[in-house]
Amino acid sequence: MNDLFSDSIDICPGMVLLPGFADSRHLAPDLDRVLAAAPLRRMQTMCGFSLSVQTSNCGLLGWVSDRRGYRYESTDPHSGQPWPAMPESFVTLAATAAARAGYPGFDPDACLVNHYVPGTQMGAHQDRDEVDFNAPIVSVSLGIDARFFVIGPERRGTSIPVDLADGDVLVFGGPSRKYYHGVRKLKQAVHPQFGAVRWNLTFRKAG
Ligand code: MD3
Ligand code: FE
Repeated sequence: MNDLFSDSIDICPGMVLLPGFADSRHLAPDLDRVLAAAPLRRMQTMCGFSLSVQTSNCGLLGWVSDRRGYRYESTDPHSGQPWPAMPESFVTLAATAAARAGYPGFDPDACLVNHYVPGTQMGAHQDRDEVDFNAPIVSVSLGIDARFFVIGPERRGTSIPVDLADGDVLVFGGPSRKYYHGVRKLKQAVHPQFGAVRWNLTFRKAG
């Protein structure tokens, strides 16, 4: 927890924002170690398009996407090796954030690393490749700001905007776990530590 941490904000049922809960300077060396073992790559959709966001994973399971579809795998398809272990600093952060948001006992087995540069975005989607929908999802934002949006159980409808800054943690449990959500196109910006980059760490109970 860093010095800026103030309190928790309820955004919608089950969805809690913990502004400044994460300390990016504490997490950055561990993120570097994960990416040295499992470098960023662009996942392919089933139609053969590349996603603009680059990704990697750590933990027992990693999210992969290719012509065969979306799923979790225990090995990195690039190396054939298991994904790098989830650093202790990541596990502790995810579990304490979940507990602070009202979800004690969160034990993630997957951490998806998303890498955004200005101009990239993530269209509205649901996260439904996981086995256990009772567990929350914990999302940690590092680097430049992004505007996240959440819609609801249907793809269509009005969205609620949430601006996410370095160190912000969002916890999605209860009904919000199945809500459609995405990230608006990132504006040009520079973060003192990470440069013109936004990182998002998404912790899940996938298997
Ligand atoms: C709401 N990532 O990786 S994190 C994703 O900033 C993803 O990289 C975005 O959506 C990012 O799937 C948003 C926030 C997030 C993650 C999972 C959710 C929001 C969610 C699952 C259910 C509802
Ligand atoms: Fe998502």
